[in-house]
Amino acid sequence: MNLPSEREETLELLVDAARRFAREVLLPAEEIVEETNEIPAHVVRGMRDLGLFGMTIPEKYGGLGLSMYEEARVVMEICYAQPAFRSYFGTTNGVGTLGIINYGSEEQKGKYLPQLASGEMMASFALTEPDAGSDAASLSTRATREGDGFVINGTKRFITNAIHAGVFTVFARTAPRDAGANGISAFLVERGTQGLTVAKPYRKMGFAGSHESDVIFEDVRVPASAMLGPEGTGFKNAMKSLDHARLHMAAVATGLCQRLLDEGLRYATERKQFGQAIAKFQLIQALLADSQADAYAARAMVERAARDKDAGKSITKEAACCKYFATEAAGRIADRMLQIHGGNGYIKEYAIERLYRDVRLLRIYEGTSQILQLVTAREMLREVA
Ligand code: COS
Repeated sequence: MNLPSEREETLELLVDAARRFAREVLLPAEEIVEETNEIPAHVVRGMRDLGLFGMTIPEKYGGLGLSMYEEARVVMEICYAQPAFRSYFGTTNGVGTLGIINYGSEEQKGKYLPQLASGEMMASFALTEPDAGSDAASLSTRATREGDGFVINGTKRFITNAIHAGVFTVFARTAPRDAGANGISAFLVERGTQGLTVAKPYRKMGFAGSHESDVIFEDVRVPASAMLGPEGTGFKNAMKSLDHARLHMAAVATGLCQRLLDEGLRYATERKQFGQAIAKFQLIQALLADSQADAYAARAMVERAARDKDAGKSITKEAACCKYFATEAAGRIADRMLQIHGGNGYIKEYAIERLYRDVRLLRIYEGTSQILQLVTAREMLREVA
């Protein structure tokens, strides 16, 4: 028998702590978040204490330095609770920070990563624009060289955690439009820089507690040292971060699959009709069994792709497949579990009503299902070309 390594034992302790945090702290706070649209301070403190803000940040900079597999395991536990909790720390250890880890200079890493890892500072990823969503490379925010720095002008849309962020990774054109994706560069822009405005968050269908706003750049001056990575590498930086984030998001969906299943299973065993628990009826069992198969497949895919990433393999196709499958699976399960609840699933007294609205977003953000199908097919065709 193989004995677990010290690292595996530490992971299991962390996964166990994340499971307890989700069930003992996050679940009881769900209703409060729904009512107030804010993540309570005691929850944020708990996230900091668990090190969630710095999960992906190397230990050298104060983070936990988790591998992709380890990160996925922790995220699946946290996302047993509604997904907005994860959003609160998700940009800081995800898209808002991955670019700094992958492309940052030693000076940039030293300046930002320790504060981000501790949760003292939060980060946001500013890629999407009003007219550049799925077609991210068509963005029109511009960074014009002036003196020894750049002047940024443009508007970014749906920027998660913009109202909390201390630093934004901003993608802007530094070359004429005909340079396409290779004319885009990334910049680190700090909150409080003159000309940077964060608008009031959008009102949404679900995901209470997670805030998405427009961020407007009007003649925002940054020094040349704010550029992240070499000029013209911004788009690749964004795509590399998104590969990671899509796998992370598949883990989010996988955690939710389990929660949704448990909500449906509990209801089906408690609710009695025709003189017995509805779980005894085979048509209800079919809904449960199809959902279990979906949840099991999602978990297996995510764990496998995460191991592949840790082994140094390119996971562009795998991350797209995983996010596509796991988020669609969560959508299917949410629909079936709501159906099991009948009329009770449509009223706010039951968690399934809220979770159903929350999971709808997963198929849209960080790459719509259709973009993920496109990425998957493109990679397949590239492999046989
Ligand atoms: N990793 C590294 N580099 C990548 C990459 C990846 N995963 N994907 C693309 N690139 C590189 C390409 O190799 C290409 O570089 P070269 O010109 O040097 O070969 C460059 O980036 C442009 O790539 P491509 O031509 O594929 O860009 P397209 O505009 O055709 O399409 C898609 C890119 C559609 C995949 C991209 O725009 C996308 O992912 N859109 C969705 C955006 C999104 O998820 N938004 C969510 C909100 S952000 S949280």
